[in-house]
Amino acid sequence: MAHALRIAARGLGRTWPNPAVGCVIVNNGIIVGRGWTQPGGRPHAEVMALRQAGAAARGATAYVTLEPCAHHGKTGPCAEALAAAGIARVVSALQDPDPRVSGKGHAILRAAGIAVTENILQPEAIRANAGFLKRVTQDLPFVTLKLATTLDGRIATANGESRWITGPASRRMVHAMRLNHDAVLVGAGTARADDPDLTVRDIGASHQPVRIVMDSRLSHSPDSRLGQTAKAFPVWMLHTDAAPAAARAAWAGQGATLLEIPSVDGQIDARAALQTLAAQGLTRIFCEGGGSLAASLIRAGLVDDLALFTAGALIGADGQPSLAALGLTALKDAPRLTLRETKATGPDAYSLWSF
Ligand code: AOF
Ligand code: ZN
Repeated sequence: MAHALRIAARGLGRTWPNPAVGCVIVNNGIIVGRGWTQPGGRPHAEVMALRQAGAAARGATAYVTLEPCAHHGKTGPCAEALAAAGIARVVSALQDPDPRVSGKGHAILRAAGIAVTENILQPEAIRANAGFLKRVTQDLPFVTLKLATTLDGRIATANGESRWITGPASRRMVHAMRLNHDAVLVGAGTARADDPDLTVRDIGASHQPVRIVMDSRLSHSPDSRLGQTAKAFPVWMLHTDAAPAAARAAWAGQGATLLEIPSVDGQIDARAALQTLAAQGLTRIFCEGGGSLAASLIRAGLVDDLALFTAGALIGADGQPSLAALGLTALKDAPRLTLRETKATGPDAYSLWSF
């Protein structure tokens, strides 16, 4: 199952709206088939593993990181395919909350005389499927917030100089993290200040995440890098009814997808925005700031993980903080995060925290 979880991760960022599932088929102690969910969400992991196993699937054990599906999509249910191939035992990590499956997959297997063991490495599977689970059960995507700061939490000097706070090793890791998320999200301020293109470069990427800007008035220039590359790789612009018709037309002309979101106090309603993204099928969002968008997502309780890159530098109180105001008055109200992982990335420190 640990191996199935590992190969499942290969699909992360490119199987949405589906989960990234892994399947390992073992016959007499030998791995005869391995599969993971393919780009776009089909074929499913079990189908890929069964294809590889062929006749060796008969009498074998299949390890799957999510309950095999029970519904008819473009092909028949994976639970039926496993039974038809003569699989003797299925070990599954997690029941699928998708109402089309939810317990029915395991039931099909048992009815076919297959021995089923459930909930093996379940906590790891919950983590691996976190984006899909959150979309299906809460109609929201899993959100990772990335911050790259100095030791004292600054992201720029007083005059806004901010390039290269962290080093190349951290930047490469950020690019790898973009790839295992479905989409990269920034606010309009960051888009204007940095003119980023938000693509994944220099690490042999075979796909690109959706690039999303939260820009209530569509103030970011359609001639920006994002605008100029929108026909090559997807760009989604989230805006409110305050966006002028000319800006809408210009962005649409560049090939961007426009999504109008309800506003609160003239700003995009962050929760409504993320609900819209989940409704479009996105399961994992990588938010790269800026500080106002990050703070608004935290205030609304919408961030799941914080990926922090810390450079061994100091800027001080005249520098720009990584987060806008959280509106806290008492320390007891400060969000408390749990440390999951720490490591060195070149001269910088990387740490991953969960809300
Ligand atoms: C599996 N193995 O690799 C995946 C599964 O839209 P469809 O027809 O492809 O079905 C998507 C649903 O199938 C998805 O919501 C989830 O319940 C299940 N995904 N199931 O057995 C897989 N990706
Ligand atoms: Zn399936």
